[in-house]
Amino acid sequence: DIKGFAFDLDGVIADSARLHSKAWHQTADTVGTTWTPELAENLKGVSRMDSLEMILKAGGHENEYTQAQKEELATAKNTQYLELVKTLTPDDVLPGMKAFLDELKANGYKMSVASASKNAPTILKQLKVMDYFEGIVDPAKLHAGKPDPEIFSLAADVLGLAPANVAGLEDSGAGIQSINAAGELSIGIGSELSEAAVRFDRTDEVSLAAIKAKLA
Ligand code: B16
Ligand code: MG
Repeated sequence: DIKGFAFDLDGVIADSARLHSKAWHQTADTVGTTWTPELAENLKGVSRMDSLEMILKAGGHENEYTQAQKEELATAKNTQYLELVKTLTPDDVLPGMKAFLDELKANGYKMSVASASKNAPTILKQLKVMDYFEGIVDPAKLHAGKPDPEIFSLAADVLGLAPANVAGLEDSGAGIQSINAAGELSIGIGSELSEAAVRFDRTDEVSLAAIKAKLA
């Protein structure tokens, strides 16, 4: 049975995707790639450098920049993103998630964070939800990002639990694949997450009772 929960951050706990999009949109303008909703969607859960590569490729600019220039572009994006992150408050926790964290804590479940974001600690502090978590997987130490199972396997290690006793929450397809490959129970939030064992349309639908009902 489930004894712990591993949370994705962007799209599950925080509405930070719109801030990533705002900052990446500027990068796209800089390199001459047309910004589209599809591009924005495809960047969810993808690491910073891989996101930049996708933006360059979308406009056919992948061979126009040296590695050093790419790093400059990624750093500029992150500087702008962190300016936007400063505006986050506890009100920016996605609907229902604070209540779900309280419910899990009250019922003795352990929680960890499995986010591709190197800024996760900053965001969790800004949202004032840091104290709920036993730990955060450091994405800088990963050999492979989502959909590789590594990040969600490490999120179970942080909890001191076997993967079979852990449920992972994700809003991206790559994240759901990572959870499934780690041997954990996948809970998808959003549409088009057909590989999720349990799926909700919105964050405010997630509760222990609702998860149990869907598994029954
Ligand atoms: P950073 P998640 C992901 O967070 C975002 O969805 C993705 O858009 C972002 O590029 C990635 O983190 C890396 O973020 O630039 O802050 O290190 O969904 O895995 O919580
Ligand atoms: Mg996400």
